[in-house]
Amino acid sequence: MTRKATERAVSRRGFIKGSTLATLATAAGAGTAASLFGCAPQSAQSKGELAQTGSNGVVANEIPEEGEIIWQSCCHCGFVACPLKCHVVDGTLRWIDNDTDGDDEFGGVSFRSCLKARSVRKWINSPDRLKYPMKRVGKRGSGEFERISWDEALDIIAEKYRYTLDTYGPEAFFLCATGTRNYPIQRLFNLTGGHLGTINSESNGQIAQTANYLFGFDSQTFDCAGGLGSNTSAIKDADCGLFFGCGSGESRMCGMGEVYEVAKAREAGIPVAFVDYRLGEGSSGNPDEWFPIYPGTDGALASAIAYVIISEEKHDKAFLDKYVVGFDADTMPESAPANSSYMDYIMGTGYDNIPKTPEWAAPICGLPSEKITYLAHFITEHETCFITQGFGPQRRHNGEWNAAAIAALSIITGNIGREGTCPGLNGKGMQMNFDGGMWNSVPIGENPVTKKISISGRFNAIDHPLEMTALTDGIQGGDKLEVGIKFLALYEAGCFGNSSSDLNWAATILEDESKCEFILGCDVIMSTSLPFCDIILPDLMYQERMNMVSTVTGGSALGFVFGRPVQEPQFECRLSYDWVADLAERLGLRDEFTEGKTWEDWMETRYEEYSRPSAPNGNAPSFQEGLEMGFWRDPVQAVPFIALKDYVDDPEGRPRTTPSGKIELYSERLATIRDTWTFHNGDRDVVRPVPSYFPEIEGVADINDTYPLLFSTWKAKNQFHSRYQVIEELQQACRHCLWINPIDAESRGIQNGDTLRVFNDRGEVQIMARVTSRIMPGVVGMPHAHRREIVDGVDIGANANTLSGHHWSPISKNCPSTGSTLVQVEKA
Ligand SMILES: Nc1nc2c(c(=O)[nH]1)N[C@H]1C(S)=C(S)[C@@H](COP(=O)(O)OP(=O)(O)OC[C@H]3O[C@@H](n4cnc5c(=O)[nH]c(N)nc54)[C@H](O)[C@@H]3O)O[C@H]1N2
Ligand SMILES: Nc1nc2c(c(=O)[nH]1)N[C@H]1C(S)=C(S)[C@@H](COP(=O)(O)OP(=O)(O)OC[C@H]3O[C@@H](n4cnc5c(=O)[nH]c(N)nc54)[C@H](O)[C@@H]3O)O[C@H]1N2
Ligand SMILES: [Mo]
Repeated sequence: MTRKATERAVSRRGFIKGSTLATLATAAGAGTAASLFGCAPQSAQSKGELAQTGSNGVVANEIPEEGEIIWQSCCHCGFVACPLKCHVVDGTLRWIDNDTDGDDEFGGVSFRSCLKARSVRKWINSPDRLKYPMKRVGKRGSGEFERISWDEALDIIAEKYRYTLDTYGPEAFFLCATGTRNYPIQRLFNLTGGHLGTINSESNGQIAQTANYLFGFDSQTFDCAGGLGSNTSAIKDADCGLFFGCGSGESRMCGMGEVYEVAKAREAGIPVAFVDYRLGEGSSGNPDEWFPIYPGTDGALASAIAYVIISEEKHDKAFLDKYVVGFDADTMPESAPANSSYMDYIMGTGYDNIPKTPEWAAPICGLPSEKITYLAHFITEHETCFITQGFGPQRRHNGEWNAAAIAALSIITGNIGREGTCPGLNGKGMQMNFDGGMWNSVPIGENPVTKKISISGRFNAIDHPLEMTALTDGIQGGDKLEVGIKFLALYEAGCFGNSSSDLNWAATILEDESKCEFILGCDVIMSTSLPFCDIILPDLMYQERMNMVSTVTGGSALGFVFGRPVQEPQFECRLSYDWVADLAERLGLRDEFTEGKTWEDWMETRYEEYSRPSAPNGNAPSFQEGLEMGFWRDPVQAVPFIALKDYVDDPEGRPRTTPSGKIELYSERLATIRDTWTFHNGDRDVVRPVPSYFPEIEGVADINDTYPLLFSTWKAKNQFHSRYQVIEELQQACRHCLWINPIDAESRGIQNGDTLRVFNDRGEVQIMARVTSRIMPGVVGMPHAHRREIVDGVDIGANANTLSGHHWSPISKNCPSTGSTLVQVEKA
């Protein structure tokens, strides 16, 4: 296919006729009649239903005009994306359907999106959209901006770029982006000498490190494909399932996703147990399945479960001897001192000399000892137990250890590498099955700057960079920082005013213009992070650009979306590849940056070279065929991926990347870290070479009279982090509330619907009460990422990170944003 033909096929103007600005004025309510879950019965998703709820300009019960069908996707739930069937009439997106092909059979391929995705029309046409480039005129954080032209904006950025490069060198450049996707600006950074890199991600930094030390999974590529964890659909071949902190009812709602797969397993009589401080929507809602524990104590619970299993000699000694290092004295590395095996830790013959009995764990985690014993038998009395965890237990100060202690249960029972098993880690439900993720961008090239900081270290690297070293702050690729972050691009990220822990502290660092001298923000709406930017650039929405994604809606189904723009660019919003090319031109690098290619050309190259060959059945269409189809589903039914099967089948031929080539319950690398690093939190940062438990900072061990409640968070089912919050219908369908147990509510005179003050020394939020026994006593919580709005020092928007603590975890140095936070609650 020639370039010309490609251009014809993908030209935006070729698809869309007529003006779309009118859309903004007439955008009407998206339907909320269907369930908030994507797996509503097919009948509830019919066109008739959608029409009744009032699509744009559509009279009730009238079937809307079919229009041109353009496939797009909602690229949002982390690493999964749902395909959207967009109906475009006269250049206006009129309504959104989802994949109506396929059937309701388990394993059948039908991708159903949730209501967020189906509200995309309101998201892309939100009145809150950024419309023009803007320049800050007030002080940082004040939110005072004035409109400027693209030329002026790019001139200012180019000048700051050159100044930073000349004055501080490439290490002073930094990108804040959500996750580890590629962004065009990184390509430019890399052409001008590179930029300070990052390790870990906000999503799973702690568990990624655990996966590396325990199993030899590459912690850098953990985010994308990697093959970590089995497909959740593998549970169909298990005899029972044990889930620790899996928010899949909220975080993997799509129809082919984990909720559906687990529900089907239950229907088939496979019992499933959930360990979480709240009865979330991933479980059936049946309290028999719910094992509430205090947040941050999974390591204690899992250790006690292991104690029962080992005392009853139900562990799989043959598996451990063959595949694992460090379970007991039989497989210890030479460097290890006596009595330092995993079994020594559990049985109380090493380390703290405390046997990790159910009676020891019960007061720590809050689950009665008989229930702990029950869970141990639940695993051992079934031949195969599918053990997994979401990202909640690890996004904490002691997160690496919670994650490891849970995974150890799969290891000691040999529930690894065979049908129906998962090595205790968040599985491919969260991962792309092929293609290495939602790349949707240009190749960024090599970064000549080798130094990397933890993603949560960005404010430290602005505030006190010269104090940051490899042994104190986990810097990789160098011993210490030579310069702080001076030129920061905030691209599709909310870490200043939304997602990082302790936002009031972060604001004090960002407000100081002598620290980070230039901050560029690129977003689609005026987020709460943008007020700290010096220049703001309005981006196109995903659905307004060629949006090529490998789509796995949370389960084991496979497909690609060859997304084409559903409407013309609005106002002065621009494709970021194009403005970065204009910036490159100002730096004399346009040709090097573009290599003569358009964004669409890069999509094609990348697809043909990387994505297409990665399709497991070798049957993916060509790019041009794909563009015509819009959405390609793999008709070959997916066999559930089983993590570590290759290793278990062939341990010598397929060794792990750990130093021993085996699974390491005792890690010499961790022992070295323990002996050589200096830890910020003194004794509170515990590193042991074996999976174990230690109390997190601001966790259950620190409860006090002033701040007696554990505060923890999860993902809102009606938002993707802060995205989609602007859609009023979604807010009404799922109100932002603080969950509080009736016992804690009663003692404070709190009733459902009351306005509450939730506070600690870091900040205060105001939020409505939801009194519910679906959260355990002593714990309160709410979804994160609600829009922060400070009035008289109080966050009346109630963003969780106004309260959360910035206690880095010992290994990954990641934020524990999900929890590790104590608060008090009062009626306002
Ligand atoms: N609707 C929606 N879906 C999303 C997202 C979104 O914002 N909205 N975000 C996406 C992204 S980027 C990610 S990373 C994934 C994350 O998806 P998940 O892995 O599901 O992560 P979380 O919701 O953060 O946490 C999962 C569960 O852990 C529980 N939990 C928290 N702390 C603990 C603990 O110490 N112990 C135990 N046992 N449980 C605990 C929480 O109550 C929650 O139910 O979701 C993705 N999907
Ligand atoms: N307390 C607490 N904090 C958490 C978590 C938690 O569970 N609890 N979870 C953590 C996790 S897992 C994550 S991944 C982070 C996510 O945290 P954030 O990075 O804050 O996530 P988003 O709200 O998705 O923000 C990304 C920004 O991208 C913008 N955006 C959307 N679409 C586009 C686009 O097409 N182009 C551009 N340029 N911008 C766009 C949005 O408007 C938004 O301002 O939060 C972390 N923080
Ligand atoms: Mo995430």
